[in-house]
Amino acid sequence: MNIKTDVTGVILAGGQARRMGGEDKGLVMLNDKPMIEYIIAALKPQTSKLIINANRNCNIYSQYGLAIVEDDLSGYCGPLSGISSALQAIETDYLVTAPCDTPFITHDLVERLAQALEDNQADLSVAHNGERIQPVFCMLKKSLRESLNKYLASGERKIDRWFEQHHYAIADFSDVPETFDNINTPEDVEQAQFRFETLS
Ligand SMILES: Nc1nc2c(ncn2[C@@H]2O[C@H](COP(=O)(O)OP(=O)(O)O)[C@@H](O)[C@H]2O)c(=O)[nH]1
Ligand SMILES: [Mg+2]
Repeated sequence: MNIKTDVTGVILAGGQARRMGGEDKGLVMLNDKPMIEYIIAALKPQTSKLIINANRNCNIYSQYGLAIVEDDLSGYCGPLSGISSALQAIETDYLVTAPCDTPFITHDLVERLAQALEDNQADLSVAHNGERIQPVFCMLKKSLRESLNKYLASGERKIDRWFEQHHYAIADFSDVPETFDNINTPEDVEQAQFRFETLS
């Protein structure tokens, strides 16, 4: 696999963000930038194409010049729904996913997920923080889309349970745990703001 030609990245920004008071999390400002811009900056150099999965504010997201994919399923069925819609939309053989709320994301996510997938001749690879898998950071073969459609059509929503139906590889990111620090509440925004200030 050549990650510069064979991998489309999707930023999952399709949730309701209830803990953020329903504000669209990808557009929440952090250090004067909408949160999604951190993920775009990290993933763009690592993928051949980048798309955004969103269910609101699509006109605002489209200003980034990236294709927008909405959930095919209505009713906010969770991240697997966004992953499924992205798998339908892509033209590359592989999809890599990351959420919109992790501004400290490592800049070698794709390379490491790809390496784990290839080393294990797996159909998908999932990031691991040393303690548990972090399922919304994963790489999947496009050929898994039929399986995922079936799973969702049967009413299932749990991402880990779907992974378990497949041969998946674990990619170790325990050396960069900040990758998974996700911003879910206004308090998280404040703390992240503080971290950026002390970093700079
Ligand atoms: N497409 C889509 N994405 C979702 C949905 N619900 C959550 N997500 C995404 O899944 C990721 C994780 O959601 P989040 O609410 O932060 O859950 P957490 O894992 O508890 O922090 C975020 O990127 C959300 O945008 C949904 O119904 N559809
Ligand atoms: Mg989160």
